[in-house]
Amino acid sequence: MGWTRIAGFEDARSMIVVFIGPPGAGKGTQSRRLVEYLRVPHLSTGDMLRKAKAEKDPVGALAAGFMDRGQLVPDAIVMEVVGHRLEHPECQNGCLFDGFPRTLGQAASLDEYLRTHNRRISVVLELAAAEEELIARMKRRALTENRVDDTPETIHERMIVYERQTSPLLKYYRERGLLESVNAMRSPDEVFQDIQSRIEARRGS
Ligand code: B4P
Repeated sequence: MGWTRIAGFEDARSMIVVFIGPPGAGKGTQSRRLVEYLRVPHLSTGDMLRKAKAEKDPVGALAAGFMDRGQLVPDAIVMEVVGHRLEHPECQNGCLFDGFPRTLGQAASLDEYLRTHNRRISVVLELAAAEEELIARMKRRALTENRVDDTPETIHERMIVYERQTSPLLKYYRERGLLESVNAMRSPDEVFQDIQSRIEARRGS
């Protein structure tokens, strides 16, 4: 498979964007807006894994226990799910990764995949928020969305998992000049405006 690309030309549709943030930071909320704006496919590993689980397919059955306990699904399973989706023609001109990569292993696998397809990440957006705010948001979400991983114990576990396994990615991408840290403790509209201006600045540079 090859990405269709004209050398030196990177328009909105060819952007590859990564969203990183602790649980409840608003990755899903902001991703849904940004894919409309950029007109690229939305690759949420959380959504893909929840779908696989609901459809009771073998990958979903393997992932379910980890998700319900608030732990990360093993890299091999996640890469299998993401790999399938990346091979799809709709992803050939860019995409938005929501909640992926979440470990240094996943980041290395993604880099390798993009390198062999002559592509690179355009920008990594960190959504940063204080823990009390995140817990309050997920408790509110528990009332409306009925997610099994939004119980107080699981929320606590997911926060620990983020600190240990995902936050090292911030340094990894900062060192590569790709990281933009966005204050997510504002209204969804304000957060999105900030994201848009950072995307435009990157595109213009
Ligand atoms: P995800 O689906 O990625 O879930 P999340 O981190 O909890 O949520 P997100 O940050 O998207 O929050 P949202 O916008 O909904 O992951 C779920 C699980 O799947 C993981 O725990 C793991 O087990 C597994 N998984 C997924 N990807 C994986 C990977 N790569 N590797 C291994 N395992 C993986 O926002 C939360 C709430 O806040 C919403 O109710 C929203 O309305 C509200 N909100 C959002 N922005 C707001 C704002 N600005 N102000 C006020 N409220 C706001």
